[in-house]
Amino acid sequence: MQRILNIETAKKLNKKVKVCGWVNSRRDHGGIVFLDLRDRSGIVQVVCPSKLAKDIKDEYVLAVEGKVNKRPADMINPKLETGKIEIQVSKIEILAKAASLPFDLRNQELKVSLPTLLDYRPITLRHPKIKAIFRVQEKIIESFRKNMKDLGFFEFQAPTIVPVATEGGAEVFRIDYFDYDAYLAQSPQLYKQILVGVFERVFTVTRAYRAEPSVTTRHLCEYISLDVEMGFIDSWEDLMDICQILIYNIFSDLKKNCKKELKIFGQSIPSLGIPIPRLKLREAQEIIFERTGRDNRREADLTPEDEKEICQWAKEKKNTELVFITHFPSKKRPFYTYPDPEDPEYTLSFDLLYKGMEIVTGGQRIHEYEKLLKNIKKFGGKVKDFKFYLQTFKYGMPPEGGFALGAERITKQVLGLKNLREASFFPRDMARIDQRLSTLKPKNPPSPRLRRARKKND
Ligand code: AMO
Repeated sequence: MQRILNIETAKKLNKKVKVCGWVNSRRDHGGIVFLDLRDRSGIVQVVCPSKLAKDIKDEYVLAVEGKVNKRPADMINPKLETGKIEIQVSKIEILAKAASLPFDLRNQELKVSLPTLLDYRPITLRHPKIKAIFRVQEKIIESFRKNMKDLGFFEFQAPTIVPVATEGGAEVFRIDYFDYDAYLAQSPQLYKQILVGVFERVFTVTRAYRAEPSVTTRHLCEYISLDVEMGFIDSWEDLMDICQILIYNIFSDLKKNCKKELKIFGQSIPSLGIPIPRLKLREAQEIIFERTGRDNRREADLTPEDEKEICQWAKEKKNTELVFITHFPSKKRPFYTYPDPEDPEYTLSFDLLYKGMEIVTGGQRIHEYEKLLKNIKKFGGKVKDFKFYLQTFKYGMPPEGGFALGAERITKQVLGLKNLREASFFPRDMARIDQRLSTLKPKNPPSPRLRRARKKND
């Protein structure tokens, strides 16, 4: 018999069907056993004589044949899409047995600590609330792709093994590449720029790697970067315009397509249509100083507390929890960032903050060959390391720029999650690659810094 999905059984009243899935729960009532069977479409109730179900436990994988019956009125479950019917079993086949679960997956809230949630990731991902996180993330990525294509952008795939670090800083993983040094890409930055020289407007959904030297609630060592780059901009503000369109469209797609998931997390999508306020870094720091007395007016970036404060300001004064911060100091932005011609100490760059955290970074790039050569040197880079990339600029590049959106960061903020790791299927950090590194035998004794960070994470 051909298998159908659980959700389809609702339309098969009085018919014989075959369904397959995992036992979500088992309830014994005298001579009868009720099984909630879970598949990718949802749950259906299966009614079984005890003798057929005697060995069956939670998470067993079954193929079930039986007749679809109407449930008695007092047994209807309005929370289930199949809540008006049940399957009266005639045949059960056990496709796979399952060991007893280390915790209860049936609780609406999965009450386990973050380390346990991640130690048992293959199982905890089966919980409906955890699954909902990734349904939202999938929609964010789908919406990103669709919107970029609608705006005439070309999708490309970026390499993730690269010969040079691009984003500055020490946060780069070095790898042994046939006796040469190579790196895991911190960003597809150089490649998206090269491809602007080919396709004008490009985007990618890719992996980015940061050897983050600390364990925080907002950093991963591997994350999903949604990258955009476009040529022939009239002004660097065009980039913020595109970014705003994109974010609003992603939000309205989530509002339409993720009602159930947003409800599980008690979250709503912010009201759209309001232009996102744009503040220079120094203006934002001035506001923060006035509101809190915290004087970070000379700092090169906002602290996490500052990001929260300025979003709170935007909420109170501008009725939005989104805010663009612009004009970051040149010395703190990567070599490719365009200096503001009116004040070259600062750059034509921006971050977009949402609900107290940066979710996007972007800006105009230096597209003039000679200027770029100078800046690479100024930042301590070697021109020969960038020879490949520099061809693009040597042979004609229009004014251009772009931005990148962290997929886990936007998921976290949309759902109000506490830790970015919750928004990553298999988060990598200083203390974990699937397994806690502290449980494995290290190649070298851990440094004190590593030991401290692991302890904090456990
Ligand atoms: P940046 O380094 O700010 O900029 O990264 C862009 C966006 O990526 C996300 N992000 C991270 N997410 C999780 N864990 C991390 N360790 C992490 N680091 C960054 C954030 C951030 O806003 N090439 C530039 C982008 C550009 O200018 O186009 C870049 O990589 O959401």
